[in-house]
Amino acid sequence: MKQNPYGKVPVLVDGDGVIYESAVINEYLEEKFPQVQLMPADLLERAKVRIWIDFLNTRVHPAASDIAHNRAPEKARERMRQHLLALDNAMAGKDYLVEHYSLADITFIPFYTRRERYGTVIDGTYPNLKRWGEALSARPQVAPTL
Ligand SMILES: N[C@@H](CCC(=O)N[C@@H](CS)C(=O)NCC(=O)O)C(=O)O
Repeated sequence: MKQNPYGKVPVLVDGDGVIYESAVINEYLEEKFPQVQLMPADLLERAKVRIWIDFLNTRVHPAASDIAHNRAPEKARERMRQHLLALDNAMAGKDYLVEHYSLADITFIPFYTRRERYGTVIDGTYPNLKRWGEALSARPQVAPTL
């Protein structure tokens, strides 16, 4: 993607603006369209959403990329296992990562829907991730995109 100095997708072009990094794009859209609330109002809850977005983008997605590109795959699979156990633990007894449906849940969707490409099986080992991923995939705004 030549508009992105990092040479990666996604990139959002909005008028004269070029926005990259998926977390920044998502927050930009959240702020541009406030009628759809995907961030909590409370400051601490907002921080929790950002912490989980960072967890997904700096831990789960890089491990997935290493597995997909065969870069030290055994170590990457072990990192992935640890991250998914932590995430599964965080999702115990909950429908959403933080309070209500938010950008944190949305950040999990691309990983969940491409999990086979990342050699990752989400089954009874991660019961909460299975339940959460299935519910997110069935959302009316998500299902038609799969
Ligand atoms: N931190 C970036 C990661 C973007 C990223 O790694 N994109 C991959 C596709 S999922 C890509 O464009 N890879 C092509 C490349 O690295 O040349 C984000 O969240 O936007």
